Amino acid sequence: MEPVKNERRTSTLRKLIAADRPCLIAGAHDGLSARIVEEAGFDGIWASGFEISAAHGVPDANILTMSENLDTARFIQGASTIPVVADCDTGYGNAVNAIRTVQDYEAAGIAAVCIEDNIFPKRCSFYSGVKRELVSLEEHAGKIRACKDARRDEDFIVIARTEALIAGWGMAEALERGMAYAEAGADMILIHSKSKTPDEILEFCSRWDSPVPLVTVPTTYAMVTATELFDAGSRIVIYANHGLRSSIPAMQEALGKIRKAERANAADAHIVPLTEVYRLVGVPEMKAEEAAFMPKGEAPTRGVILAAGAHPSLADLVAETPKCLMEIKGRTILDRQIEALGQKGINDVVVVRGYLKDKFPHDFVRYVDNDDYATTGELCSLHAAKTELDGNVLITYGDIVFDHTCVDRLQRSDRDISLLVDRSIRDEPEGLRPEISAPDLVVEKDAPAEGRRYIPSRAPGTATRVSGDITRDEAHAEFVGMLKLSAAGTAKVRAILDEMAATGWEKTIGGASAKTAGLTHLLQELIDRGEDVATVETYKGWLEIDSKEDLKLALRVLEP
Ligand code: SPV
Ligand code: MG
Repeated sequence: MEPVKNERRTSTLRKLIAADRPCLIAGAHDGLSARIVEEAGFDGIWASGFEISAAHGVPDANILTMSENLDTARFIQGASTIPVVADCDTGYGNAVNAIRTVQDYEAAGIAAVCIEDNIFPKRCSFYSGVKRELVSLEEHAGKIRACKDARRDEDFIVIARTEALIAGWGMAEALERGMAYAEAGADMILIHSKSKTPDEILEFCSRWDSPVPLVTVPTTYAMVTATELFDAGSRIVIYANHGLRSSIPAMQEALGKIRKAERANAADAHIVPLTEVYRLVGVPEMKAEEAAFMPKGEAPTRGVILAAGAHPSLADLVAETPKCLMEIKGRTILDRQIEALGQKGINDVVVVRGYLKDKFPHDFVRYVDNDDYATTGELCSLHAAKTELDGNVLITYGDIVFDHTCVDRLQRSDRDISLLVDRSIRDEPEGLRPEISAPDLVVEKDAPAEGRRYIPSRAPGTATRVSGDITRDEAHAEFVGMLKLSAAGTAKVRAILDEMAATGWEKTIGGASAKTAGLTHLLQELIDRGEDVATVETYKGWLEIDSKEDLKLALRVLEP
């Protein structure tokens, strides 16, 4: 049954128990487990005393106070939209205590409370070897009358529970108590059993001679189906503690593995990515709220890291790893990039994967895939991330290490398309780095100042050419492999990518085939189309890891 928007959950529960199928309810012990119960498709949530106690590391024996249980029920209620049935044990005392319990739970929006005829403090129905006593039938009937009297909403449900079968007091006593509680006004009767088979419960149901509907909890007689119980007369079936019990082996397994390996990723196969936690707890909704209700401030910048390609020049060193996951002094290039971006407030980072994509760790960043990485270039990778190309975007190659000042310089540019360029190449004698056959170089509209003393300019220049074919003599700077786009700049880049995709990547762009074109071709295309492409300068402050020499240099200059 689909919940009706804005319907009180008490009314929803009333409808559910009047339906021609069992109302299926599962236990939860906090907001997260409540979300998971709801997502699993249950009709309602059982705020289980057993689960809540266990989640607090204490026995289910009224160790927790009413207010502690109520606080938890509020989290369960807040995290869900389906009716919550609260296990209120004995009502936390006598009839007078139970009145306050009903008032407080009803005020919290809870749809039903369940009050059992154990003495206070209760003992979990399944603990063996503990003294088991029930209050008198009269006392519990009085408590149920008190609960009914205390409720305000006519649809609020009071479930009276008898533990007569659990305590071994027999079927006749169970039936007599059930009847007495029904006569006292209980909306439903929960008949509990710890029998290993459903026989006892089915017998109770068959002898139950009252229009007041029944509730069952098939924990020990777990083989019975909800339909069988429904057909016998149980309108609510509660799976009381299975969520909690399933989480225990999962945690034991994952933590055991990490402890043994002393390495967090030893548990990767057993855990969800952080993003799944974000989803379950409503981070996307929180972001939407921030956007809707908080001062706008500066629009955030998203990072896009192009890391799809294979890397023949380092093949023997990184055969089993995508290049950006290569560790240099204990940290991967990707880690270093994410850190530098984060230091300048770029926390929303998307990595375009391709080659060995399954090797990427699954936390901290989001991924999109270019599965055609072997036959396509950076433009196709960028197009794979097209839904991420929205607003301010900083794009970087996946094989460069940079510090946050590089990010900062780009962030300060107020031009729509800005690339980071390094002037130091002008001071580097030709041939000093013969391993770099064709660095991507940049020619600018105005030649930069010459001279031995130098302070990088804050005012961006304007690029007229960006290419691997520019000679050292012509070049004014080297393209670092990072560029920043304003929202307008991003839209221009997207338009070109969409155009290339629409023509099947058959076109030529910036002098190269669109299919294999790289960032430099895109930049040249933008220039050729008359767009303003700004150069933001740095003087060193970054490394490219493209050869063994680069790696040696990185090992020398990078800090762990
Ligand atoms: C609970 O979940 O706390 C219950 C059901 O009361 S049972 O544990 O089966 O008694
Ligand atoms: Mg309980």
